[in-house]
Amino acid sequence: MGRLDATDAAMKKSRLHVRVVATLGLVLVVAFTTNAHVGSPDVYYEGDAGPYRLYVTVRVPQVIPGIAEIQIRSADSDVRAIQIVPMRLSGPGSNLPPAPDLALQSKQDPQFFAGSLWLMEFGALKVRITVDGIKGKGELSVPVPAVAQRTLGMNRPLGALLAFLMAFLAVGLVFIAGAAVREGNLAPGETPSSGRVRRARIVMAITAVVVGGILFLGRAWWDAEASTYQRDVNMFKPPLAETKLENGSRLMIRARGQDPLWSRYVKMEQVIPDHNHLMHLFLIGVPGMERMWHLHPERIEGGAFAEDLPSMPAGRYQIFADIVDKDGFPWTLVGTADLPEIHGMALSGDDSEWAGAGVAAAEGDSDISPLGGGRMVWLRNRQPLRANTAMNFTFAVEDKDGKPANDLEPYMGMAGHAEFVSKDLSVFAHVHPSGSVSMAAVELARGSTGMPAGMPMAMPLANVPLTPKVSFPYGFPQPGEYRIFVQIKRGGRVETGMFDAVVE
Ligand SMILES: [Cu+2]
Repeated sequence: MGRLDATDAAMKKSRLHVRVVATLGLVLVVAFTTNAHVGSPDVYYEGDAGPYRLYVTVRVPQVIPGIAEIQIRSADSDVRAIQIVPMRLSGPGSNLPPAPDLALQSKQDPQFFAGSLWLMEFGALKVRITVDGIKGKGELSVPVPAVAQRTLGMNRPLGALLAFLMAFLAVGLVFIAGAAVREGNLAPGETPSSGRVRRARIVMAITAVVVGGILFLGRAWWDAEASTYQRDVNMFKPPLAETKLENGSRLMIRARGQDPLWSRYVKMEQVIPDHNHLMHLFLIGVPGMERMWHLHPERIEGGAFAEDLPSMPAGRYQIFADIVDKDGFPWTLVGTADLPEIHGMALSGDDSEWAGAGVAAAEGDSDISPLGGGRMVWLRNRQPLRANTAMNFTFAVEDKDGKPANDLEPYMGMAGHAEFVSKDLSVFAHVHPSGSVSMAAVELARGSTGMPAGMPMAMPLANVPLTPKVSFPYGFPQPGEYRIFVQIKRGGRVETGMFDAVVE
């Protein structure tokens, strides 16, 4: 999986494209994906295109419009060709794809394909992947949420050069028009008559007015475009989770958007369920990270959410609350709450908790985590962990005798849920065996299949025992120290493994 890395050539190419666009003087907007995450922009996905199992990485462009790099690894060598095309996730446009591009097959590694796609718009997008191979055709859609974070201004020397060239062209046009009238039909050596000179002056004056008018209108258009960008997409920030404690243990959560995209499109009354719940609320004790809760608040009137908290010690808690808007765009509300000691209810349903060593006790990486009965082992080679590298994070669950556990069952419809949290809290990613995308977005990307909302495609059959291993495709977005929480269900109980990771 390490080879899923971007090839140097592809990266250079995309940078070159970006530079070309910048030179054209477009207002560029830096893209940012939330992806049910904070600070983790790229998409990692594992899924089936018909009979072909694919591992897909989408590196979202730095700017929009901009180029996304798509890397696809096929699990087998039976794939001949792969086509890729970006589309809207849902609504108009989701069924009208532009012409697809061919992903290039690597010569050294025929199971690896790579391609670049222009992403022209913001919001909930998907990349449709069409596979042709020995077993016929197959198709897979990978959700790609993209919003803007900020604009990239033009640099000053380039701006000055362009302004100079524009002035040169404008003045040149006036003189050319004048010269054409004055000297257009003259024989060599003949001097223009005073009538021609006068007419030439009039034409120059008219040309100057016309050129000035064009420049003025162009500027007005430019300013309007720029301010639309500024207003609409310039200011992406994750929505805030505002909290209030009622009756000593009931936590009320209200979302407050911080950017226009949210205000215009998102209504908390219309969020859609993502693996069985409208909201996945994570409370992490800070700064030590020695406690973590994964809860599922109910929606109440006016789009607020409420959770009857379990018993918790007094302290400060970091909030990450995942929701998916009706278009399939995943958002993570962020905030902190200072709570008194809570005398709450016992956990029930899908709610779960973890308590253990704080980050101060962490000594580099860890790969073994005790569970209630047995332990969880992170199956990793001892190579250093690298940022921006697609990996399969695989965890084995052992029973109390050290044998592979045979009592795993689906937890909220899936073999496992993993949360990757950087210790500085700038990164939060809620990941599943199918990858870093929201399951609700996967359903929308697939189109309606008659399955009830909130039911993930990769739902294991109830009577088929789960294997004692669970794996998650993901890549750390930046170097730093992380905590990974891996949640599985055994014999009716949710258990959480915790691993520390140092990423270079
Ligand atoms: Cu989950």
